[in-house]
Amino acid sequence: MSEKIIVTAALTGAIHTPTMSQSLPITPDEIAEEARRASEAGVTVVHVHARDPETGQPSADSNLFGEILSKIKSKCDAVICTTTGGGFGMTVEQRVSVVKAYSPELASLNAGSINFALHPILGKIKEFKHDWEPQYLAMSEDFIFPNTFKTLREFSEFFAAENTKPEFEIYDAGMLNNVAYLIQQGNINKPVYLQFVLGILGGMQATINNLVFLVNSAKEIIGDDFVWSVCAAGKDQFRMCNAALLMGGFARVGLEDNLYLEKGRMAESSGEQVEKIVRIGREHGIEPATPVEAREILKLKGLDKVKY
Ligand code: KMH
Ligand code: ZN
Repeated sequence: MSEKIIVTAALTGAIHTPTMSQSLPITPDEIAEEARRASEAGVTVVHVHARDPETGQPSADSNLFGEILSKIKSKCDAVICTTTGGGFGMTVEQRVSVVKAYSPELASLNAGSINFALHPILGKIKEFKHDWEPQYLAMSEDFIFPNTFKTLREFSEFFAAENTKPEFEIYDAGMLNNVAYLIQQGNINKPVYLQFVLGILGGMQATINNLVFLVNSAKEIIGDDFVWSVCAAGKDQFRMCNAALLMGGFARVGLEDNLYLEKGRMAESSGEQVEKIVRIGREHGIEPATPVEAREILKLKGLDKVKY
């Protein structure tokens, strides 16, 4: 059981749309303020996406990312993990552009293609604030999240060129083979960092059996030189983070993945969710790692090496 865990808060993402929660941060200022609140609560890493400030639509706009990154950097010392997953329908070039432009210490690298469906949410919402929301959710029924071996090779080359650490997003067991292949091809420094993403419609269910299987499978396929975290969607978020704490893993919370603090109570911020998982960890004698400690654990290049 690790005494120190990396606690990640995924602040806004590209899954939830503005109508689903008024607490979802949209503008660079709102996202930066959420990072500060999460940092106050003890967060180690903030995972960030960009959104159109007017409509809340997921955006790959480089200037928006620049604003978000510099505002967060000015407000708190959390490590920033930028997405290269982006939003549905973005090209791979758009998605990886943030790594090339800003050379973050850490960025997500989605380790394989999956069906990534959000359309069942449609039936639960009567009226949307913006026209794009129902269209975005409906298109996901026929959407394959593309991460081909060419994409994986190119992304790992771009990451290596910037000395950006990949946080491999693992939605399914087969993606562990993909990571092992990338390690074999070079470009991936140890420790490998795995984020097990569970409970997405199109990926593996968020069960403890699946998490144990994935960790054991990673040990067989990648060896011992990896660290891992769990990111579970919706109602499974805290149950799976609890399991991770007891298994020596790290935990990811945040409104990107779950809009609730507990059953029937929506979260007002990702910071609230950070407070909750930090409180639970402390019950087990586990403390959140500081950003400085996270840089040692993940062997990150340091904030002085980023371009924002
Ligand atoms: N939204 C999560 C399910 C990424 O941004 O690259 C996975 C994620 C991937 O955060
Ligand atoms: Zn994300």
